[in-house]
Amino acid sequence: MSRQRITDVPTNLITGFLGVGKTTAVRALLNGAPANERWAVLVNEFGQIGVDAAAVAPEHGEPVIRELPGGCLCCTMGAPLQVTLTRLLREALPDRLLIEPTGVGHPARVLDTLRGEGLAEALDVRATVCLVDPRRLDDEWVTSDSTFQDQVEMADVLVGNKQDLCDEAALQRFRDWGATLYPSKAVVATTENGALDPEWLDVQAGSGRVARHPEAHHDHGHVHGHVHGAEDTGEPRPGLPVRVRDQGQGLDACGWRFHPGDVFDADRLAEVLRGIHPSQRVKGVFRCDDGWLLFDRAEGALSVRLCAWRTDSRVECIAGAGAAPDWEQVEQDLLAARLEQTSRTA
Ligand SMILES: Nc1nc2c(ncn2[C@@H]2O[C@H](COP(=O)(O)OP(=O)(O)OP(=O)(O)O)[C@@H](O)[C@H]2O)c(=O)[nH]1
Ligand SMILES: [Mg+2]
Repeated sequence: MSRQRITDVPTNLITGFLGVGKTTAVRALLNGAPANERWAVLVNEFGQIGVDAAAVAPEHGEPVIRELPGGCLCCTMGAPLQVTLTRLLREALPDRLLIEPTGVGHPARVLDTLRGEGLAEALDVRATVCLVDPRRLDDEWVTSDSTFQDQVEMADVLVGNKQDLCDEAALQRFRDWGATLYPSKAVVATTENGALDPEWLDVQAGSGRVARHPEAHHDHGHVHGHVHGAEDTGEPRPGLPVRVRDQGQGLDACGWRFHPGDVFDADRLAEVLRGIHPSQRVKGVFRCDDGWLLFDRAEGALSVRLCAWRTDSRVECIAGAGAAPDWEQVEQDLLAARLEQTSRTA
């Protein structure tokens, strides 16, 4: 049997800082994808417990979605990324490929891999789209971050997202800042809920974009550790989730996978997730009394919506290193939000 040669699949990287709206943008693109095209998505998360594959699934259509959890693409570079992508391309034979690296991912090295020998023929790398929250341009923690700087540097299309939360002054400052960048961006625009113009995807990738911090992440290996939970099988048991901690790049992340039989009280759970402090990011999918729900918290605001995920409840929290919550307490609070627990105490 001859294997179909895969060539020139239009490919885009959708980058941006933690919680800026990358998954929202990819989902919106998938929802608007031409009905006769098959799109594939690779999402990569900082932590081991992947949530974005559940979050990115669109309302209709059947894109092929793969996840590469556990560190950023740029750190798990080369082999794993190339192997995962090669397999994804063979299985999906996609008309387009979208890649969402983690919010702390360094895009230059990912682009190098996409353009490298193993994938150069298969992929036609087009515009890299970087989302920025205009309100955070005066947040030193964000702007001084080498990853943020290189996400901006490597972008062909620069989009200020969350404009509904910005005042006009912040939006104007974003546009002015975008216009001063060199080499200039093909597009500088603002939007909300990640609504990208599909035409931006086909903007030609600029060849003159060079990372300012190509060395970033070299010395920041992740420390992974299974804390507990059914060590024998690595699978969760009822009331005994698998907990995995990841540390690196100035972050401390903790994630849990629960047994499918653990069902949660949505209101109680929302309260627990809102109360996890200090933390940069909280997102999870849970089997609740009224269906499978996606909980997503960035900057304090918690959004909740139904999702198509039906596998297991899972959650990922990311905090700054040295400023993480008591993870054991978080686990106890999550377990206490299960249905039988809340009915027992009611
Ligand atoms: N108000 C508002 N909320 C938004 C907008 N875009 C995204 N969000 C919300 O911001 C949160 C984070 O969005 P995601 O799309 O998951 O962000 P992300 O960049 O993929 O996050 P990470 O993958 O964790 O880095 C979610 O609760 C979204 O609903 C927007 O334009 N306005
Ligand atoms: Mg995401």
